[in-house]
Formats: sequence, structure tokens, C-alpha cells
Amino acid sequence: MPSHEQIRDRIAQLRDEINYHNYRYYILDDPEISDSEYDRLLRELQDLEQQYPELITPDSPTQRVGATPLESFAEVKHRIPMLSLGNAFSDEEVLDFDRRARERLGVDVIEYAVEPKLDGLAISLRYEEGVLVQAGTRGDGTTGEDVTLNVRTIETIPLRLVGHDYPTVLEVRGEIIMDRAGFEKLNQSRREQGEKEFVNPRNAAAGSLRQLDPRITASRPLSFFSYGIGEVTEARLPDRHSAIIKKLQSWGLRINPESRVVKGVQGCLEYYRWIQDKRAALAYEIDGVVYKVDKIAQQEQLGFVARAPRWAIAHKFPAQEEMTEIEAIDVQVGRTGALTPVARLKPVFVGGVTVSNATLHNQDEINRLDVRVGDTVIVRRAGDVIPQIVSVVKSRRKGRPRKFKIPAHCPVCGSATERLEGDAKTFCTGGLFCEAQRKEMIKHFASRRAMDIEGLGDKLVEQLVDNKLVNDPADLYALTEAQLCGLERMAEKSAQNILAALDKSKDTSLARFIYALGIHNVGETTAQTLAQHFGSLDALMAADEESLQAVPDIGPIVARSIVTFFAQPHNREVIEKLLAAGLHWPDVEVKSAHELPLKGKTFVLTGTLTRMTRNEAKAALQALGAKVSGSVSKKTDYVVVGENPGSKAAKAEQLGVEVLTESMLAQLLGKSA
Ligand code: D41
Repeated sequence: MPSHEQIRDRIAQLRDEINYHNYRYYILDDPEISDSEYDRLLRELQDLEQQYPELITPDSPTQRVGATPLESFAEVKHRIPMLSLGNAFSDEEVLDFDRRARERLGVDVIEYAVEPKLDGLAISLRYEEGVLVQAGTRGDGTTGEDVTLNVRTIETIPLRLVGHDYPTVLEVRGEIIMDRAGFEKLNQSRREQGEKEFVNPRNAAAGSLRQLDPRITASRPLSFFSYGIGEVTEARLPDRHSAIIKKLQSWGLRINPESRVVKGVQGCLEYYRWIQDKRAALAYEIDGVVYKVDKIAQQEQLGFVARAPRWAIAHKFPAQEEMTEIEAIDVQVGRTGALTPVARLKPVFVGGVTVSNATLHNQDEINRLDVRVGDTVIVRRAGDVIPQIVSVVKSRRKGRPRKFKIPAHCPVCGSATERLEGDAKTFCTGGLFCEAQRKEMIKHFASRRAMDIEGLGDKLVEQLVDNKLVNDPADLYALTEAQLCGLERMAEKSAQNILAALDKSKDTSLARFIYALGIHNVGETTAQTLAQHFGSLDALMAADEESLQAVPDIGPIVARSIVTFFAQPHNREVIEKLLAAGLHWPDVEVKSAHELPLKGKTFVLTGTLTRMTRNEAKAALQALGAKVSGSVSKKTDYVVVGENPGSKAAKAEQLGVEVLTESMLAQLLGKSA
């Protein structure tokens, strides 16, 4: 049985070790031990403290989270006021600031300590005998709120300082922030819980710190950077701000790793641009940089005006958020048919540019924001990203504007729009006809796996549409040699080749034709299944959702897409034009499921096939009812091995799966070897 004294020693030792490892981990960002070793130390301490509660002290690393909520916050008086900081919004204002300071000091060049300006909450931490005894918000600079219990839950704030040479009383000033990752995670979980999201990390940090129940604060990802000092007793501190900050770090406080010392105002401006470039890569949000005269003697000489030091200034980045009004909400149709609502804004200068549009993404985003025409909104433009609407200022809403709904018809072509389950986007269904999608649809129609029109590449399709020679895929078949030769960089020979390719493409298959139509959610495999099952275009066009869903592998989403597509008169018109142009295909013999000879068999293809492409082999196998899979397993029935097969052939052997050569496959498919 260890003596009480031995227990006390062990507890003290554990606390020292844990504090040291906290310092390595949170302050130096350079841990010495693994998480599990750390957990062991912490658990041993917790166990001992549970057995001997009389030995628990408030500065023990186990005592971060108190369990009793407060009724309200007490006041904290700052004996040394928390100063405010002047702002500069341009290089000129910074040059003025520097010139005035140099004149007062009578020097040519001032050395400045420079650092990012964090967008969080200013706080003052009071340590007595190295123990955190009080934490107060800035408030009006002289009186703030006592948030000690909440601040104790922040891991980057030590409950006890490291080392021995700290002053008896030390007030540390700094900023409490929530980094971007923590903010996103918090908001995601609030979204999932149906709670209101925070608008930005600053509000999230403020909201988290102003919780009366410290257990809530403890659950929020807050952190801290120190940037200055308040009251300090009986200590000889270094004679430069930069050195004092380093001293704080040696006592276990986190300081900003981007801070530097620069010479003169040009050094400040260079630093500003450097940080501006780095801004997006920082883990937390900043709204500018702070310049501070580095020498304490010079700071004292310069003194204060009102509450702001003459020796420091914040150089702010252009605001990234501004208020403006929504004049209209338009809906744009993208090349894929996706409908995107766009807010037209009363122009506003934000993030360094004038912004008059902001994307609203989709209907869910509109619902989340509850944004309506006429609303006053907060617009945000950060870095080079598209301007976003952060929130609606509901108190400014006039009258009762209508909720905004993405229209049921495409604003470009008038076809019905559809939004499928599990998809945030709404799409236009006028694929073959819609001007917005024209080029993409025609490119798809002509592509190798669809109508396979050789020589009709993307560039040519764009030229044809731009010159208004082609509006829909059927127009391709009406092109003349003269029209083609009129295009830039089009020789007579190439024009003839294209016309020949067009002619050749008319002889196609039902599956290819269905795929070429570009129906949403109908890929090559689905097109084959449909051709196989319905046997004719008429039968497919006449099918309703129910009969479509009866087809193997066709679910409600695909069925809905098909029905909606054929319900568009425009799409039917284009199909009629195509048939009138002479497109044709051999009759498909409709086989019911039990007639398919390879029904229920799973194939894997590996290696290079010489007589057909892998896709052709796959299509042919599927047409006979087989499933074609990408990996070999015990469920595989046959592995088809081409030239230079990979590991799949070996795997087949290992599992005892039957192996077919390419000529065996050809026989199986009924082709002569
Ligand atoms: O990052 C900051 N928000 C920041 C704020 C900073 N890096 N340095 C600061 N330095 C000071 C002085 C020069 C007065 C010590 C500050 C602030 N003040 C400050 N924050 C809020 C009011 C003043």
C-alpha cells in the first residue's frame, strides 16, 4: 500500500507530465508521445483523483469541464484596460500611421512585430502563481464578463503555466477562435440535428463562449492565440514585443506561427501581401494583419490616444461580407440541363470587387436560407470563389414576399423540369431540343458509343451550332457539302467524309439509338436492357412507369426519367425527324428473361481482346442476359482471358473459376472464330 505522501507525489508528477505533453501537443505542435500513452497518463491521474478526491486541485488537467451551469456571468474589471486597435483600409493609411510614428520618435525606420489579425473574440487570462484564476471578455475594454469556467475547457489554454520563471501575476491577452474545419463540423452536426447554423466562425466562437453551461462550451472546437499582455507583477520582461510573445510561448501559451519582425513600413506592406496570398490556406479566418512597434521603449514613448495605442494598427483586408438586396432570382440552365438559381443583387463592393450575382445552388439551399425576392441579404466573397449568400436579414423583410420555387418548366425551352430523389439539382428534360443543352446533347448523340458519327468531333459540333446550321440532332442528317465547306478549316474531302459517316450512322441498333437520345440516367447498359426488353421504339415510348419498373435493373428513378423524356413533345418531334431522315435498325427479337441463354451467369473480362473491344464484348454478353463484373470472386462463373491478362486470371485459377479464351467467347456469342 503506497503512503498518502507517495500518492500525492505521483499525482503531482502525473500533472507535470500531462501539462508538459499538452504543451508539446497544443503549443509547440510537436508531440513527444502517442495519443494512447497520453491517455494512459490521464487515466491514471483520473483514477487516483477519484480514490483521493481531497487531492484534487482546480489546476489539475482533469478539471477542465465543470458540471454546473451558471445563472449569469459575473463582471470582470480589467485593471489595465484592454485597448482597442485603430484600423487602416489602404496602403496610404498605413504609410500615414508609420510617418506619424517616425516623426514622434525621431527615427528613420521602425521595426514592427507583425501578425495576422484573427477574427475571433478578445480575451484576458489571469494567471496567479502560474495558475489560471480568471478569464474575462473584453467588453467595453474596462469591464467584461467572467467566462473562466468556459475558458477552462479550451485545450490550448493551459490551466497551469509551464516552467518556473513566470511572474506572480500574469495577464495574457489574446483571441479565442474557431477554426474553419471545426466550424464546418459544428454546423454540419447542427444541420443534422435540425438546429440553426452559425453564420460564420466568429459568431460560432462567440456563441460557444457565452454559454452558461460549460459542458456545451467544452463540446465546441475553440482554440486560442496570445498576442499581448496586461497586468504583470515584479518581473523583468524582455524589451521587445516579439521577445515577450516568445516568452509567453515558453510558459505554455500558444502564439501565432505566422508572426514576424519586419523593418519599416515597406516590410509591413510586403507582409500584408504575403499573408493575403496565404489567407485561404490558413486553418482559421483572419480579417487583416496587425502591425506593432516592436521596441517597448518606443511604444511607451508613443503612448495612446483615447483607448488606442499610437504604436499599433490593424491593416484590414477588404470586407468579405456586405449587405445588399435581392432584385430578382433567375434560373440558368447549364450544358447538362441542370437548373441553377442565381440571385441578381443590387451591386455591392465586397471582397475587393463589385458583385451583382450570387449563386443559390439549388432548391434545398433556397429553402435553407429561406431567401425571397426583395430580401436584404449578407453576401460573402472570399478569395476567388463565387459569391455566396450567407443569410437573409429577416428583420429587414418588407411585406410577405412569396417563397421562391425553381420553375416546373425550363426557362430556356419550356420543357418540364424534374428533380429526382437523392439529387439536389433540378434538370430540364428537353434534352434534344433545349438550346442551353444543344451542343452537349449533339456531341453525345454523335459520340462513338452512341451514333458513332466519325469525324463529327466537339469542335465541329460547336461550329455547326454557332453557325445555326444545326439545332437538333436530326438537322445533322440534312447537312449539305456546301454548308460544311463553308465552315472554317473544312476541306472538301473532310466534308465528304463527314457526310459519308452520317449516312453510315443511319444503319444502327435500337440500343445505340436509345442511348444516343441522352435520357437522364439512361446509360449504355440501361439502353441495351430497354432495347432487349421492349424490342421496338414504339413499345418503349408507350411504356408507363409501372411497366418500366417491371424490367430487371430498372428502378423508379430511371423509369421516371424515361417517361418524362418521352412526354416532352419536343423530344418526340426530334425523334420523328430522325426516323424520317432514314435512321433504322434491325428488329430486335424480344426474349423474355427465361429465354436468355446466359441469364444468371456472371462474367469477368481481363486482358486485351483482339477481335472486339471490351465494351463490345460486355454489351454482347449482357444482350444474352449475362452480368459482367469488374472483379473475380467465388460468384464469378467465367473469366474471359485476353492477351496480357492481369491478376484477375491468376485469381480465377486460384478460385477454380472456369477460364475462357477469346475464341471460346466468340463461339459462345455465336460468332465464327
Ligand atoms: O488577432 C487579433 N485580433 C489581434 C487583436 C492581434 N493580433 N493583436 C492585437 N493587439 C492589440 C494590442 C496592440 C492593443 C495589444 C489585437 C488587439 N489589440 C485587439 N483586439 C481587440 C481589440 C484590440
